[in-house]
Amino acid sequence: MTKIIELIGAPTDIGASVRGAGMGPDALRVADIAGTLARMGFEVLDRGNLAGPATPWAAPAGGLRHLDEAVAWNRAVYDAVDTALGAGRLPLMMGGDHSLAIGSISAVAWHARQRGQTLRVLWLDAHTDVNTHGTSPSGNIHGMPVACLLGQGPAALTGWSGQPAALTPDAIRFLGIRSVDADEKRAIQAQGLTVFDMRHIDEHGMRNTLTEALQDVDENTHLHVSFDLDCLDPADAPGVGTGVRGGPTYREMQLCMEMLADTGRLGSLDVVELNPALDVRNRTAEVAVELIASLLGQSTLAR
Ligand SMILES: [Mn+2]
Repeated sequence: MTKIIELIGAPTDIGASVRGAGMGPDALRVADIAGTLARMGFEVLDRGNLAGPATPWAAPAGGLRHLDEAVAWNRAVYDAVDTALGAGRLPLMMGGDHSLAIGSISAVAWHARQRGQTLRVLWLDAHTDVNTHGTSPSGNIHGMPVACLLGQGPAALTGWSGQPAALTPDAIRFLGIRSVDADEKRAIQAQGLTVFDMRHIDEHGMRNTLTEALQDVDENTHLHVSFDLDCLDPADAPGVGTGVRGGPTYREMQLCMEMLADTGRLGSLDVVELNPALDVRNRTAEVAVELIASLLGQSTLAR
């Protein structure tokens, strides 16, 4: 695994439904993300925060809210993640809302293809984020990143990886899902997306679910984790804009992260949708930092 971790702050709520996710990067810094990872033996480079347009908080146009601004933010994220990967570092993109995964994963997909690696994305989320500008009830782009990465978004947000689609449907696994719009259900079935929803986790347990989700990860896989903090149960992570009860517990998510770490294939990470305006004494940021540490290999005992 890469030993240098590059922290990339993307302080914006450009694609979100409520304000506040733009404060996410600094809340993670206050929770000592850099010191925590440094104490684990990583070299940590904090690049500070990217710059981009303010959120106009305007109505949607053509089914999309803040498209031009979302393009600008994603372009900045793409460039930063591209630079980090090109330098052989592990980019840790600190959102910001989940629309920023368009830029992040597009850059990852380009690099994986150049290296001849198989890209596998683990999408940890309460939602599948597979709406399009044709189906989204709100026009908020944080509900559309997966569709854009599958090549089904607006022209301005697709094709960034050098191909029409950054991801093929079999390159992504969803985990923790419990809120899916009717049109999203149709899209999931039409494209054959693999969704480990909460019922699957309830019936099979987190351990078996992760084993299934990771069964074809091999030494040639680039594993990207896109961690929306609303994946967690809101009892453990209240600081999110679109919380849905009934998510994985803190312990279940710890096991998930440790099993992802065990693959040794983690190459890049998004941590998004942290909303300090809705948090309680920065608890969600602290939980996020603990889970990120586990994902990067921290465990209670040497194993
Ligand atoms: Mn999401």
